[in-house]
Amino acid sequence: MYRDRTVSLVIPAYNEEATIGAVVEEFRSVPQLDEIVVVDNNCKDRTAEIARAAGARVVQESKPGYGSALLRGMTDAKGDLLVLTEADGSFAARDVEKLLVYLDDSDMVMGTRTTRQMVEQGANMRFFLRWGNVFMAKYLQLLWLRPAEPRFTDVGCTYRALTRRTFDAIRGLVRETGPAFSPEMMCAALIAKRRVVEIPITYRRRAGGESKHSDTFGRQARTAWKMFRTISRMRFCGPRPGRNAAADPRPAIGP
Ligand SMILES: Nc1nc2c(ncn2[C@@H]2O[C@H](COP(=O)(O)OP(=O)(O)OP(=O)(O)O)[C@@H](O)[C@H]2O)c(=O)[nH]1
Ligand SMILES: [Mg+2]
Repeated sequence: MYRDRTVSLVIPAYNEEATIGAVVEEFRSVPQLDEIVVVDNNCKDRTAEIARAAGARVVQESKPGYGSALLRGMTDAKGDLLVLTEADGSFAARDVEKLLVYLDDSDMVMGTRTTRQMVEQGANMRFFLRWGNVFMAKYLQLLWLRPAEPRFTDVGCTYRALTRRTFDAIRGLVRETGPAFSPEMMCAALIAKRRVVEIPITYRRRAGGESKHSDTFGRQARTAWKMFRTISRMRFCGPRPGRNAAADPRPAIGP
């Protein structure tokens, strides 16, 4: 509980058996969290079993992709407040409190991994990735200068917190199934006229397992291009009901 509101943690997972146990354990020590939801996205390893044994509630999503998994997790989570994180140990559980405190003054709190002083040695946030994220975030910021004037330095940080009301307002506006879901959610919150703030969080190296989005330069460039397209589409064409929204029979509550 945080100020009389229940809090759910959502963790998308695709073959993360090496790290999921320790991640769930670490987050279980956070007193504000009421439940930990791990989304098993067609894992071919023991991720689900290990997560369950560590104390998480495991939900299934068969549609592949980071975005699909996060959408499922947020939909199935029971809390009034939602915190999203990763299954690879790159985010610190003690930062949950920081995110929640800033949620007092906003509808969504984004973490940023580009504050160099808080990027730990060996973390996958070297020069190109860091400045690529800053550049893309400034592009997003520029496109929404009017009317929102947000301030962002990262577009790919999973670690974030939002209210359930915010999720209800944006879930019909998002459709990306992959990593472009991350900036799409930011754009959707701005379109829904929610107050979004960004705070620095600690970024650590992956504790084990394999990187899926940003290990090679080629993958980083492909992800960056998809994010650029998504941000531009959201601004210039507007959100469109995508495959996610169309396939989900539950009603989406718009802004
Ligand atoms: N459900 C689901 N989760 C995914 C998929 N791809 C990645 N993930 C999860 O999304 C999170 C982010 O993926 P990562 O591979 O860590 O990507 P990254 O953070 O850009 O790269 P790292 O530098 O390795 O941390 C992790 O918790 C993954 O398990 C997918 O296809 N489906
Ligand atoms: Mg990661």
